[in-house]
Formats: sequence, structure tokens, C-alpha cells
Amino acid sequence: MSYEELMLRAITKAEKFKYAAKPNPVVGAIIAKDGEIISEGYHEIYGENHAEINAIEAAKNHIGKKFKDFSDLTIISTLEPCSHVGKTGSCASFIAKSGFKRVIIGAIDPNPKVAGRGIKILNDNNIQVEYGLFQDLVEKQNKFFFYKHKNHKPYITVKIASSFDGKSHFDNETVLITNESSRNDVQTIRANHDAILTGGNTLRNDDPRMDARVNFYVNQPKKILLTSKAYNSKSSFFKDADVDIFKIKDLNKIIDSYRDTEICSILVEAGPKLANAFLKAGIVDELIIYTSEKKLGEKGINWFIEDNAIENYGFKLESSYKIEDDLKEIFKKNE
Ligand code: AOF
Ligand code: ZN
Repeated sequence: MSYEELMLRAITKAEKFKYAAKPNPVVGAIIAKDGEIISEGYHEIYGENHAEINAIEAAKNHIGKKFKDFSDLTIISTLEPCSHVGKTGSCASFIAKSGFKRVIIGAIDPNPKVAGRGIKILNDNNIQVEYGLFQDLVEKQNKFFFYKHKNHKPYITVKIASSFDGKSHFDNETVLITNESSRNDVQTIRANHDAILTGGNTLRNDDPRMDARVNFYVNQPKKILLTSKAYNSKSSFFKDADVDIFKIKDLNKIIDSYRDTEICSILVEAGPKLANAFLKAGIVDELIIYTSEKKLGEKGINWFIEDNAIENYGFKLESSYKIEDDLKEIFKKNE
């Protein structure tokens, strides 16, 4: 297989681990000799071995059989091997110690802890390095991770469920607006984000758990609660969860506090007040609206005050489709 084919295989197979590896990026590494695969490794679970380590450990089983010496092998990694000693050792140092002479990289790691230092370790050890192979695909695959490091803020998605007449709920009362399939779709969106944020009002009215209830393994999102009032610490939201609580109201400050953390994406699931405050602050990247055919009528609380609120907040429709009798629309910020 060519390096292109091997890189595409590593990218494709790494995708399988996206819900388990987050908030880390997914990474795949393939070790090859003259185009033939010796072993493969993936970053399968957050906090556990990096892809390169898994690939090298697997290759060791074939030493003396499929190959004689690591210097005969090439390692193809979708992301720059890390230079830092984090939860596990540095991949770049491990590659150098193993004796490789050639490394092919997809994208440079934008994490400031790495950002070219992995390549420097490899170069300093006389390893031939090529990078940039299918870099665009690796960036797309790890959209939130690259966004965070480029913009120094997590990607923020606001999700709302609306009645046909633009309402959110009745005062102090929970109503199911959208259908079961739409609500299942939300579970996958939760699974995809690194953190879920809500406000004190939603906590008091709905007592939501807000974890991702899906039929596959997920490194569950961190939870964030914004409340200036007292809250019930026995609410479902706190069950088995790691919750950050903010009593301040300055949304920019709150979001900025995640700049140097691993959190690359935050899903806001809140009522009209907090959702509008986020949109008004100009820090939202994506707005997802599920609209049902049900009407709540006069007594329902409006999601938005103005008719053209979404456009006025600077969003444009990117895609829309039906989920049975509901409509799902995705809006992105006008660039
Ligand atoms: C690699 N190979 O497979 C991955 C890398 O907290 P840690 O120690 O797991 O480090 C996480 C950081 O390491 C992550 O933010 C990213 O910069 C890099 N991910 N690097 O060499 C891998 N998953
Ligand atoms: Zn690593």
C-alpha cells in the first residue's frame, strides 16, 4: 500500500473511537515495511495509550518474523506524535527510542504543549519526517480540537426545541415538545460534545440529567451549571457527574476559563433567557433548532422576542431536514 492509502486507512479506522477518545483528538498510527502493514494502533480511550504506543507495542510481536529491526520500518501517524509527557509518555521520544528512521504525519498537533515540538524531537534524532499528508481530513475529523486551539475558545453549540409557534415551555412546567426520534438525536449531539452547560432555571423546572444516553461507549461530557440562585444539589444533573458551577453572569469570562483546559466543545441546553444571552454575547458557533408541529399557544414562553432574531444574531441556515414530523435546522455563524 502507498503512504496515501495507509494514511487514509489510519484516518478512517480512528473515527471509530471518536466518542471514547474525546476530548482528545482521534489518532491512528500504522507501522509499515515496504508498503506492507506490520501493525496498527489507535487512541481508543481517553486517558489511555496514544495511537503510536499501541502500534509500536503491537509491532514488537512481529520482530524477527515480519521484520528484523525498527530501522526498517516507517510509522504513519494521523497526528504529530506528542512531545509532552502527559497521562502516558511522549510518543515522539518513544518512536525515537524504538529506532525508526522515517515518520509520515498527517497534521501538526495544534495543542500548544506539542505544536511542532514532536517533529523537533524526531528531527533531532535523525529521523526523516514528512508532514501534511491529508492534513485537511485530519483537521475535519477533529473539528472541535483544531477549532479550540486556533480560536483559543471551545466551539459552542446552542440547542433548542421549539413548538410550531416558537415557544419553549409553559411557566414552571415541563412539556415534551419534540418527538422521540428528535430527542434521541439530541443524545448523539450530547455524546459528541465535551461539556454540557445549563442554567439554574432549567435545573429547577426540568430536573434534567443531561448525560448522553446512547447505545455505545462515551466518555461522558463534563457538566457546567450557571446559576446565581440557590440550587438543589440532589438534582439529577449532579448524579455521577463532574460539575463546574459558576455564580457569575459574565459569559465571556466563563467561557474564557476553559481556554487552557481540555474542553474543546460545549453544548448549551438551557431556557430562552440563557440561550439568548449566549447568542447576544456573540460566542455561539452553531445553533440547532428542533421544531415540532405542536403549538403551545398564548401561555407558552417565546424562544425569541424579535421575528428575525436568528438572522439578527448573525446566523444563516446551513442545513435542514425532517425527523418524522419534526424539523431539524442547523444554523452557522455568518463568516
Ligand atoms: C499523540 N498520539 O494518539 C494522541 C495525541 O492527556 P494526554 O497525555 O492523553 O495527551 C493528550 C494530548 O496529546 C492531546 O491534547 C493532543 O495534543 C495529543 N494527542 N498525541 O501523539 C495520540 N491522542
Ligand atoms: Zn502521544
